[in-house]
Amino acid sequence: MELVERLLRGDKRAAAKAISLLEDYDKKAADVLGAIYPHTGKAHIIGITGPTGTGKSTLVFALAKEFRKRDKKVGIIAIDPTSPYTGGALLGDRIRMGNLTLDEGVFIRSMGTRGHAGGTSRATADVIKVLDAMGMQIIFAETAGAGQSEVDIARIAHTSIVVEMPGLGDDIQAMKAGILEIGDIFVVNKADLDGVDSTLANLSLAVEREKPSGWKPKMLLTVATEDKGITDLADLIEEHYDFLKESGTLETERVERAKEELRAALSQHLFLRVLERPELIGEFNNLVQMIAKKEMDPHSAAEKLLGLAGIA
Ligand SMILES: Nc1nc2c(ncn2[C@@H]2O[C@H](COP(=O)(O)OP(=O)(O)OP(=O)(O)O)[C@@H](O)[C@H]2O)c(=O)[nH]1
Ligand SMILES: [Mg+2]
Repeated sequence: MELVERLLRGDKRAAAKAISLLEDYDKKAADVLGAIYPHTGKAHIIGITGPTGTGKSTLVFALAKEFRKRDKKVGIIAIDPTSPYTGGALLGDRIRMGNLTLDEGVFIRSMGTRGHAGGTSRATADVIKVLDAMGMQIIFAETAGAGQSEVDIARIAHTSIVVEMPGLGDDIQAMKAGILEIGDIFVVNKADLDGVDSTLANLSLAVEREKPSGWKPKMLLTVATEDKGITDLADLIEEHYDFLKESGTLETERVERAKEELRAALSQHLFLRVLERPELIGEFNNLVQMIAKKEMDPHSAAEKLLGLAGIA
């Protein structure tokens, strides 16, 4: 496939085209994913999460410039951004992106995941595979807000960075249960503003707890707009990746991810097998009604559909 060949050589247009196929549920998308699969798994994937406006995009662009200096190719994905990087990008983001878009070693993409059949994690994982296969060595995935997508990204990412800023005390409390558990690195950005100490104090609980891998989460101050703390943060990102490699966690997680990928693919294929039969779509809708009326439970209904599809 010519598209895949160009993609594997790092052609940005081919990558953009492949991502469009994925987003349009084009039949060719599965072939592209299949063809690039053996060429994935080389990139260091970094999830960037945290409340809106803490400076995640500014940080990502600053980090991208730093990793370019370290001769790494950098991919950037914004997931469900309030303002997409491309197309309708806010003037501010465009200024922050600067010359990065012209750099051959940088690929930036915004993606919406609402309405994606397999949900955020699948859509994001597929786009990340494209960036990985095209040779991006460091891939940043930014998600805004505090919801399910953060947790999904953390499962895909090797390194999870949670970005906070001074003056968000209550938000941090509210987020503790979810996001604070996933962070490998906690960044207090906008350290030029007042209230840094109380933010650090709020986060201190999160960094006391060792991760199951044995990694102790780290905390760092940055001023992304002035490139302060960026080299330290880049060092920490590399340190975490080295830790994952040396402790064997990277390999264990690779197998864990493969298992999840197969599980997801299996349920999707079973689903499609059922829905590709027109007569079963009617049955599917009947069963939905029955489940809603508590006349049948979802598991029995699933068994029934699999039986009708000749699978069970
Ligand atoms: N004072 C100060 N302002 C900053 C700093 N970093 C970013 N900002 C500003 O904060 C605003 C938000 O920055 P973004 O990078 O867009 O924040 P974000 O977290 O990506 O925002 P969303 O994607 O909307 O969640 C911008 O006006 C930035 O210029 C910083 O270190 N100090
Ligand atoms: Mg942003």
